[in-house]
Amino acid sequence: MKVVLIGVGQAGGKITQSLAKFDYEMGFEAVRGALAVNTARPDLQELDIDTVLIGQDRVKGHGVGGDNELGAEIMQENATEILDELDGRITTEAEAVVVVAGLGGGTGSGGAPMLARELKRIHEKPVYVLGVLPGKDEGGLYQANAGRSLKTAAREADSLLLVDNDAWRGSGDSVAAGYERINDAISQRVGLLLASGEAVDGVGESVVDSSEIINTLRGGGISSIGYASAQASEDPGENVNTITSVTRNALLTSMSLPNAVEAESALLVIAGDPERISRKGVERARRWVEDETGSMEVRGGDFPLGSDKLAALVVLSGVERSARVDQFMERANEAAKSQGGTTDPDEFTNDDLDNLL
Ligand SMILES: Nc1nc2c(ncn2[C@@H]2O[C@H](COP(=O)(O)OP(=O)(O)OP(=O)(O)O)[C@@H](O)[C@H]2O)c(=O)[nH]1
Ligand SMILES: [Mg+2]
Repeated sequence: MKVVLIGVGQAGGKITQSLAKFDYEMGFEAVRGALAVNTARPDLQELDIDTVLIGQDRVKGHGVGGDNELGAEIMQENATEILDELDGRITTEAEAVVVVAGLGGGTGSGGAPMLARELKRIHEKPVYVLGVLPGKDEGGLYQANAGRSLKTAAREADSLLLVDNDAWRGSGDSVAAGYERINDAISQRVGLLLASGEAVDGVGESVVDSSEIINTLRGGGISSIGYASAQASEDPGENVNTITSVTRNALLTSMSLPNAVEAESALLVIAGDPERISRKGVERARRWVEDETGSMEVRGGDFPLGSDKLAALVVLSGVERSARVDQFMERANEAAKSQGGTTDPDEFTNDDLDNLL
């Protein structure tokens, strides 16, 4: 799937750059443009991709310090400038736009949902938000910001792909090493997903294409992604269990939003050497995903890659009804209260989220 990426805020810019780099190094050419937008000048100066500094009149290039309402206001004031900057990039060839942001800060948290809304006003292409949830040890302001941003982004975007900062962090990682590892994991998984819709080798009925990704996400709401791989035999007949077990691992142990398996729809991509892919294995894995997610709408396809491994990439859509999202909203609600925050007691309930979707 050919996309244009727009990172908003510090995390958004770093992840966008990391995704663009992965796509470039792998030669996939799914990323057709990458832009970073921020209110903080030093954060933009660290990036190699194109950048736009906004809100200079308000915060003088210093960021909004976690004030996501200010982040949203600044984005609104500058949306036209950003859309102009993007005009040439969202050419007819881009099939979707992905806005990337950490949901816990200020600029990305407030700005990303606002930008998604503006993009949707003028483009017919799907607009997705890739949003990072703060880990449970992060501060209360981050939790409260993320609760509000999550709801708005889920409403404004065609899908909100969530990555929990606790999902892919190594146990002994420092914060900085942790970010690097998480950003690499995001780039690889999302990068592979985008590339899978671009596969040209061995084009056949079973090869996944962009429309499967778009249709899987069509229901809106919150989505997640997971990935697992294993060594495969040269004989496809011996890979039935390999395919079912990588699929299990992807769904049960590696999702970007852990413990949220119930879904409205799903996509199962099996990546690897077409000669090694067992059709029987793929069929079994797909049925297993149907049972596990309770979804009647599980799409599937292959991503032909020259490799001696087989991998499963799982995308779930419509996971907002899971207990995991409720738990996060509770955490955000508690945090908002202790920030002396929300005046609306219902602001963070997930019922509310359901109503919006
Ligand atoms: N995965 C990941 N998360 C990050 C990274 N940098 C920051 N975060 C997370 O993003 C949230 C903070 O958002 P930032 O992007 O730093 O904030 P911002 O959008 O620049 O907003 P302001 O600094 O308030 O103007 C926190 O939850 C951080 O844990 C990163 O490189 N990777
Ligand atoms: Mg910042």
